[in-house]
Amino acid sequence: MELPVIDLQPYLDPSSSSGDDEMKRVCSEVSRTLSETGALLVKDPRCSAQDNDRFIDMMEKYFEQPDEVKRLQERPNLHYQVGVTPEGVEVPRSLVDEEMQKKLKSLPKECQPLTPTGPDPKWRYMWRVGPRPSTTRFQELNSEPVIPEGFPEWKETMDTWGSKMIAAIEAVAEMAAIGFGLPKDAFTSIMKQGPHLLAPTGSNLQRHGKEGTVFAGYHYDLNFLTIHGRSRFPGLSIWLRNGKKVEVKVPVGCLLIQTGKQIEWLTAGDCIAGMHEVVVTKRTTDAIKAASEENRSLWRVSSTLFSHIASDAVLKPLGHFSQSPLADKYPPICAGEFVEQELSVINLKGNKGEL
Ligand SMILES: O=C(O)CCC(=O)C(=O)O
Ligand SMILES: [Fe+2]
Repeated sequence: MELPVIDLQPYLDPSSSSGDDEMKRVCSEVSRTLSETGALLVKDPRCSAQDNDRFIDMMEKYFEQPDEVKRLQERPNLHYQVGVTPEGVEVPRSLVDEEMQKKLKSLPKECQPLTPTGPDPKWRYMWRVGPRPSTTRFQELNSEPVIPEGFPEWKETMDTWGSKMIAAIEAVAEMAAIGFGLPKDAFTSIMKQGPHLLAPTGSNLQRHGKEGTVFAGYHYDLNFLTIHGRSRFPGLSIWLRNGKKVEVKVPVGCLLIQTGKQIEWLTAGDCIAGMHEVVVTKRTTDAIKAASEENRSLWRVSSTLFSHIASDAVLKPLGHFSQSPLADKYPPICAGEFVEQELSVINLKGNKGEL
């Protein structure tokens, strides 16, 4: 199935659009697609393929460093919410969540995810983007950034790409709110000063390039909406709401948006957090072959950004979603508290794998 690509240009510049009705139609398409598929491809004129390339070039250089050099940026005491997360730390939810295991076994064989056997063999870097709250009950989620040595361009590259992707998410969040019949700023007003994270994964395809290797086991993202620029190596598959598995192809210059658990909360399950996994597939091994021949890096870098609801804001079904028959499943909870609970399940905050 091809996911539609939504061009954000007419929304960003209404003078170039063909009127209010057309705008409303596109906003409905955004909310409907998020709710039916959990994913959306967008094109934002502010986020160019060159910006994405510059970011990936720098991250390849970072991940290519020896492990002990990268480990200098490791901050387990801050729940890995800044700096590097080495391979073998993050646990895919499907490994520890029995309910999820039951659910995935009920999927038709061809749609079942690969079974992860342990923590993910991917590295990750977490970089906070955007203003931080001056006071918060959740200090660790809003910590000072960590900058690796030897990368004078680090801050500028991360902040530029990060804020461009946040701008794209904000446009989509406004369009989705309009499409859902909520005030335009229903989501963006509670995203302000959220602990948004530019969180690229780095996977060593030289060491782990065998077809079937699971880099990121079947999971959902715990944040609001996730946005990915294009990776140089395919491998990400998503599950549509109807249980169908789709290998994602992000066209050049486009961005992929996925629903996280926080939008599920705010819409009382009208959107559900999109399930996904990253696995070395035939398309990945083809890309590995091509990269080796051209002497390019064999680190697979994802261009992932997790947008969040502000830690001190309350997650609860918004507007008419509070009347939904499913609203009871989504009781009010402080976003920061919710994030801390979820982080402990995936082993980023102490007590490994407890639900
Ligand atoms: O590596 C990727 O492409 C995405 C990884 C992922 O799902 C995540 O970081 O949550
Ligand atoms: Fe994910």
